[in-house]
Amino acid sequence: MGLRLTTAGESHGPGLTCIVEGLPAGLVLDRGALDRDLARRQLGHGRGGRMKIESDTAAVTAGVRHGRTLGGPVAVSVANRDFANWEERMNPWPVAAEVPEVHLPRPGHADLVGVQKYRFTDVRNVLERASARETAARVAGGALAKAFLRELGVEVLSHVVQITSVVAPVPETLAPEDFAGVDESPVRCLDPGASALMVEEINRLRKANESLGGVFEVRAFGLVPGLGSHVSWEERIDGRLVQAIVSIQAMKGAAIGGGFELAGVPGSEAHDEIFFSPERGFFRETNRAGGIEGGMTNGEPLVIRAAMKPLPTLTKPLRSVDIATHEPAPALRERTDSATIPAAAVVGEAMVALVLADAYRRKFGGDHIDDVREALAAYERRIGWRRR
Ligand code: EPS
Repeated sequence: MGLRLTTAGESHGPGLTCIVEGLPAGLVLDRGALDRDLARRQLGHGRGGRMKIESDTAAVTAGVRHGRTLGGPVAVSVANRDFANWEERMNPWPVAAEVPEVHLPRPGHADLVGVQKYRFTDVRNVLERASARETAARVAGGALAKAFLRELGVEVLSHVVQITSVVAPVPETLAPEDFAGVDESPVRCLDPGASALMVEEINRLRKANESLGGVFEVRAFGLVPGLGSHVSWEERIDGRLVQAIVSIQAMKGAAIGGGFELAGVPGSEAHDEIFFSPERGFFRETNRAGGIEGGMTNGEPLVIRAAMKPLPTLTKPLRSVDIATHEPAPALRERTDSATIPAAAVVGEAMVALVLADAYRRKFGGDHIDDVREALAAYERRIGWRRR
C-alpha cells in the first residue's frame, strides 16, 4: 500500500480536514512541527486581510496516540476562524436568513465552469472548495509525510526563485543548510537582493490593483535511488510529482531539473555523466536531470520548479457576465491576496513530500517504522548506496 491524502473543507466553512492513509505505526510525530508548517504557509509579503483572521493550528483527531502513529488513517483538522463571520452564508444546515447567490464568475477561477458542470446557480458553491484555503489541509498532510521522510534521512525544502519579472540568481548546487534562513525572507527567497526587489515589485503591482504570479522550487535531499519505476507510466515518479505540483491552485506548469531549458541544448550538455569511486560509489558531477532518470530517483537531489499564474481575484475586476441575466458585468470583487508564491512554495513542499512518502511506502512496505528502516537499510547495502 502507498500513502494517500484526502482533504475536505470549504474556505469559509467550519474548517478543513486532512486524512492521511498509509503511514506506518510507531512514527513519532512532533506537534510543533505540524503547526510550524501551517504557520509557514500563512507567511509571505503580499497576503491579504484573511491571514490576519486565521492562525492555523493542527488538531489531530485520529490515528495517533501519545505522539506516535497507530498505523491507521491519521486525521487532522484545521479550524476556519473566519467561519464566525460566515455562519449564515456557509452553514452546513439550512438557515432562516435569505442568503444572496453569487452570479459573477471571475476569469481564471473555477467559478464559471464549476457551476456549469455541477448544475449550480450560485458561484459560491464552487469557489468555496476551489479556494486555495484548501492548501492548509495539504500542508497538514505534508507535515505528516515529512515526519516519515525525516526518519528515512530525507528533507524537503523550498524557495521562491521568481516573482513576476524579478528573477533570483540560484547557485548551481544548494545544500540543505543553505535553506536555513529562507523563512526569514518576506518572500522566502534565498537571495537578499532579489528578495528586496520582489517586495518592491509586490508593492508596486498591488498599488496598481494587480495580482502576481511567480516560480518556486522544491528540493528534496537524501533520496535513495530507485523510487518510482520505468516499467509503467503511472509509476514514473516525475509524472506523479508534476501531477501533484500542478494540482496546487493557480499552478500552470512544473519542470524537473533543467526542465524546458534542456530542450534547447545539445545532448552532450543535457545529461549527467556517471562516475564511480570506492568512497562515493556511483556519483554525478552535475544534476541537470533534477534527480530523476527513467521515472526513478537516481540518488541526486530532486529539483522541481512550479510556475504560478497571477491570482485571478483582482481588486480591479476583469470583465465577466452575470450567469443569471447574461448581462456583462465586472467579476466578483472579493477580498484577496496579491501574491502567494511564498506560501505556495510551502504547499509545494507538502505535495512533493506526499508523493515521495508514497513512493517509499510502495517500495519498502512495512507495518512499523522500524520495518521500513530495516528494508531501506537492506536495499541501501545491496546497491552500495552512500547517503549524500
Ligand atoms: C482565496 C482567497 C482568500 C485567501 C484564501 C484563498 O480568502 P478570502 O476570500 O477569505 O479573503 O486568503 O487563502 C486562505 C484563506 C488561506 O488560508 O490560504 C482564494 O480565493 O483562493
